[in-house]
Amino acid sequence: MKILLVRPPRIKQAITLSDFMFSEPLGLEMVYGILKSNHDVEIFDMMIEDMSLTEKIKSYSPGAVGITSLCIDVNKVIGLCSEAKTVNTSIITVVGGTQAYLNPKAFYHESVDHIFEYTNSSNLKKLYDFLSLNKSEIIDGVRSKIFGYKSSRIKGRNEYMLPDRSSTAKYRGEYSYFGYKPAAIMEFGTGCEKVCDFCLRWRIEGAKERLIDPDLTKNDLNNITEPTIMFMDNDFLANNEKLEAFTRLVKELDLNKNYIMYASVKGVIEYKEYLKELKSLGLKALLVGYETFSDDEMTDYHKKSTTSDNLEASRILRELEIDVWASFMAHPDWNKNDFKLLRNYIKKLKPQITSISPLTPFPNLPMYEKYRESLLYTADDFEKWSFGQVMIMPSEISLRSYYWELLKTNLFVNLFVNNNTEMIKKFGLKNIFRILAGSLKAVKKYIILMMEN
Ligand code: B12
Repeated sequence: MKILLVRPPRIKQAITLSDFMFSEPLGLEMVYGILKSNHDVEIFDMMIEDMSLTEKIKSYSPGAVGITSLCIDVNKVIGLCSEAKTVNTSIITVVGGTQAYLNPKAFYHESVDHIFEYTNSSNLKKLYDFLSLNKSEIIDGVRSKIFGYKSSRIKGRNEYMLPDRSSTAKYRGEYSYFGYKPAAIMEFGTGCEKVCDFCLRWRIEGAKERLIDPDLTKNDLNNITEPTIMFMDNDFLANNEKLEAFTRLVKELDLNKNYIMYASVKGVIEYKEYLKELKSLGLKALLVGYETFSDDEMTDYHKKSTTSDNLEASRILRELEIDVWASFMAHPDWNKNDFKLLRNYIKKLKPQITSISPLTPFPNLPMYEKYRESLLYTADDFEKWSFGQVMIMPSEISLRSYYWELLKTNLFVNLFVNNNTEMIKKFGLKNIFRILAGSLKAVKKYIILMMEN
């Protein structure tokens, strides 16, 4: 069977970080890796392509179209399924991805034939082989329209499979992480035991840290040709075993690459010695969630670190000359003075890059119930759940003032805290212009939102 795997285009009206962080569609590369032996498969990345899905279907003539999804993509994905059916009513439409896992019901629609609530090599092979043979049966992890989207009731999680990176060969020069372009993305260990209250990631991967099969990892590392690898692990500095395994493997394979990783503040403090070694092996930057200047909020978020731990971690990383790409969350109870306290706190932490997003109580989190009454949008206003837009009505200042404070703080960090000369030296003017253009887009969207409220 001919299968077209699609990543939907960016949602223009949503505030996204895609101009700074733009990685390959890893999930689709995994699906491709499994299906290629029995089918003719192609990936169509609409975040890059100019061609419409209709044109692509007319030239490739697939029997099935499989689309990946994130929270903000729901309407777009349903629209693409309808478009595929309009071109040819016999095309089978399949939806998978993070949003299909977190909220499969969002895709119950006449144009969607199958939804992969979770994906593994077995249910993938089964569904597509059945489609080729015109057979149907309820498959674990798959909700099919002909069975009223009923599930087999067997629970599961997405399996980390070997991605076929050659499937995105023609797009790979475009994938980047901040100033690092081209960059690949992979995972070394899944799950997170920190279970912070605002975070979706342990909900997706589970609250237990687990290393991915070392043979798969080795194989994958050998296939990556990009000079930079972004590790999407929730906390790369989770434990000794993981750090030992990684440093051993990098030496064994004699890799000579740049690494970017997510790390917890606790991990930075506890594994300072390993950080020295990681730095010597190629670690360039850590994405660290400092979150807030307030210890009460840290406790409220069930964060396992304090605001003084943040300061200690920042000292360690400065000493080791490892860049910090810090993230913060604006609490709905902040007033003007709180935003000022945040700006002063960021000045002390001196991260190389800073992002501030409004606290987003995603529907699958306990926080959703806590803030339900003060939500500005409903759970199915999908395009709003971008983690960039204010979702909870501010309690202390007007929404317009809140957006103004967010804008002011973002401009302040970009212009006065981030060391732009150092960044130009590191990444070159072209990359800095790309990042600045992305920031301006976000600023423009904040100005529009401010005027609207
Ligand atoms: C890499 C990444 C990105 C990449 C690209 C991801 C992509 N899929 O295209 C980039 C940088 C572009 C990105 C952007 C955004 N992201 Co992001 N991202 C991630 C990250 C770090 C890893 C995702 C990943 O690759 N996972 C590994 C792959 C293998 O998993 P997977 O895609 O689910 O695939 C599996 C199955 O779902 C299945 N599958 C996937 N697709 C399909 C399709 C078919 C047909 C089938 C059968 C199966 C299938 O196959 C895989 C088997 O294991 C996650 C955090 C995390 N750990 O999950 C956040 C995350 C997914 N992102 C998130 C968000 C919010 C965003 C943004 C909205 C942020 C923003 N404001 O800019 C944007 C939206 C982009 C847009 N549409 O414009 C949220 C998602 C929340 C949600 N409910 O969907 C997450 C969970 C982070 C968070 N805040 O908690 N992101």
